[in-house]
Amino acid sequence: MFNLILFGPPGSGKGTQSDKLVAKYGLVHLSTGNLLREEIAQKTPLGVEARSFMDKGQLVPDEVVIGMVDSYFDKHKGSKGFLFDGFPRTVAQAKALDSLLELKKTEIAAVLALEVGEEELVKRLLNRGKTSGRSDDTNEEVIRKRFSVYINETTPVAEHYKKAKKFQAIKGEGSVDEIFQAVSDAIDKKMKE
Ligand code: B4P
Repeated sequence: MFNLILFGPPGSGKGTQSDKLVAKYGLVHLSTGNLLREEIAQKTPLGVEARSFMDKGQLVPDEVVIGMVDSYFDKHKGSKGFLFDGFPRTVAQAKALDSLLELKKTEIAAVLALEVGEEELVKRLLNRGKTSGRSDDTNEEVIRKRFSVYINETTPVAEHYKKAKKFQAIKGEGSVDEIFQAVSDAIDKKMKE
């Protein structure tokens, strides 16, 4: 299996690049943001709980997210690999993912981190908010809150993978195609190792 984590702050282009990467490499796309939004759309109890956190720019509790990832993983047994998008977002989630992969006798091949400046991120998210209907993208205060949550809770995840020598930063500003090329080059190199 080849398992990849696409890492980066809100609006850095994880979702945008993931769509292209799953088409190119045939990996299963595991986006916790998309899974949570599906639960919200279906008004499940998990969705109702998740929405109360997401609307405020906070992270959904670890146990909810980890349970969701576990069952998605089981539903896609036998795949050639996973592209984790927006997960893990806390060190507890990263440790849970390590244990899950160990149990399945596989591991993370690489963590590719998209680096984008904060003002560009705000611009992208407010822009997406005009058309996406996403309540977490329309209010600048909520967007700034998501950045502070990212700095406090998610950047330690980068350290976790730096220690394991799996972390690689990639410039996330430029055209979607330029960034896709840089990410693809990094993956191709990893696949040859
Ligand atoms: P996510 O759904 O993961 O989304 P995101 O971080 O907001 O955006 P992403 O980086 O995917 O950006 P995109 O490509 O769409 O999270 C949403 C919320 O769900 C979180 O705040 C949290 O509450 C909850 N959640 C999710 N996972 C969780 C977890 N593991 N634990 C706890 N809570 C969790 O790009 C953004 C915009 O930029 C788009 O409009 C795009 O068109 C544009 N864009 C992309 N690339 C561009 C480029 N190169 N140039 C210009 N614009 C670009």
